[in-house]
Amino acid sequence: MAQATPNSITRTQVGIIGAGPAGLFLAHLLHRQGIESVILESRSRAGIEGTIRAGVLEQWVVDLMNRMGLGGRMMREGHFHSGITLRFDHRSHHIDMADLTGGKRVTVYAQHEVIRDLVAARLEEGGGIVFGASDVQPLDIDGTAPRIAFRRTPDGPPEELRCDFIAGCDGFHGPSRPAIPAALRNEFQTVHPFGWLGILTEAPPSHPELIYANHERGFALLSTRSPEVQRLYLQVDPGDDIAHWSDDRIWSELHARLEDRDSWTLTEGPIFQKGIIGMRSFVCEPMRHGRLFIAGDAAHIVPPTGAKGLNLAVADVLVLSRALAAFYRTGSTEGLDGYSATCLRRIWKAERFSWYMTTMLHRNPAESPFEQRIHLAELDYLVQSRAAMTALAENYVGLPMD
Ligand code: RFL
Ligand code: PHB
Repeated sequence: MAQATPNSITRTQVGIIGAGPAGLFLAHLLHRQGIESVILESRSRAGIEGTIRAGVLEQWVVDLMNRMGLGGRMMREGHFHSGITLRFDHRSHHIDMADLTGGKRVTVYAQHEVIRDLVAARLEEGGGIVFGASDVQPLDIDGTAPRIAFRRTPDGPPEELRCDFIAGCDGFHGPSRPAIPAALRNEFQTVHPFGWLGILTEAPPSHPELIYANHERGFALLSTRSPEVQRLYLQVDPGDDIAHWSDDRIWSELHARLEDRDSWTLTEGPIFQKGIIGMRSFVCEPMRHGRLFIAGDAAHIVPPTGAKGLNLAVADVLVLSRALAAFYRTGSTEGLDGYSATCLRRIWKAERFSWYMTTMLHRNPAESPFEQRIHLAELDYLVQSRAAMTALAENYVGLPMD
């Protein structure tokens, strides 16, 4: 694509595309190593701070936020659970994550709250974030002087951000991954035959921890956001239309799938947000071409059942920030050269875990009754075996980062 001549040129050390968790964590991590960056984000600040997505943070992400001085509100308003509940065959089973992992907990703190905290802190320390950028395109990534073309507004003049490195943190649909020549990209993908209908409801918590339910009518998940707002999900057909789901129909399915033979009941409230998302597993190898490094959803997608997407995005940029810090300190390119392989080892384990949780907990209409019995047997084995529960727990709270 021919680029218009830019009439304004800015320079920084690392140009970051995207102000999601990957881009914002990277900017903060680099700042703490004395490395300058500028983020170009296509959406508005209100847009990124208002998008409802992930909820669960791994223990090391919580520790990292605290070490960076960014965890104050999370520690006050987050929810710290010592375990999760698995429900199948109309019975509940508690998995005590803290006991199984030497004290690690599950932290429920919404992704958009993390985004709000990171944006506010970044702007306070004078970090550059251009919101509402358009026509963002990484260029000259093969050489030593890459640049990012962009416009500040759709009708604004073409501008250019010159930098030493580009971090493509622009999610699954951004321009960074396609900037790696197709012939050099190896993409692995599975599209799952499930959708999640997610709701936010104004209601008090129904249960002290998350409930993952495998029910003959399909998967359901109970999560939380605050003492006043709860987050719940239902397995639906990925092609289904949200218009087919009245609030009454949603509550009736949630009651059927989440309540079991004991006296526990789900508390209802007004539903103020609902939507359906599809699910895929995706990995792009390698995650680097020349001076462009892709991170987070730009490089990989997991189905949300394992609660890994946001955490993996932070893991990638922690590896990248260390590699860039070593480069600027000593000139060594060892970390940068190893970036993709280091990240991919963790990513494939998270892909495996997310795939395992997804196939075990959902009802796949294409599977035979035999295969469905196998998933129930797997769940039954899991809750009776400390070894199997430990394997689940150590993946769920997050594999060690170092
Ligand atoms: P993001 O968050 O998509 O951010 C990318 C940013 O790039 C911007 N962008 C551009 N900017 C400039 N120019 C362009 N051309 C651009 N194109 C895009 C976008 O506007 C955006 O701001 O990617 P990042 O940073 O890699 O973070 C990934 C996470 O957001 C994602 O993996 C998680 O939300 C996944 N996920 C979960 N992850 C967890 O760790 N725990 C969970 O409990 C969890 N639950 C979930 C989830 C995702 C869900 N959905 C909606 C897919 C639950 C759900 C329902
Ligand atoms: C959420 O609270 O949004 C959430 C929790 C657990 C998951 C996925 C999403 O596995």
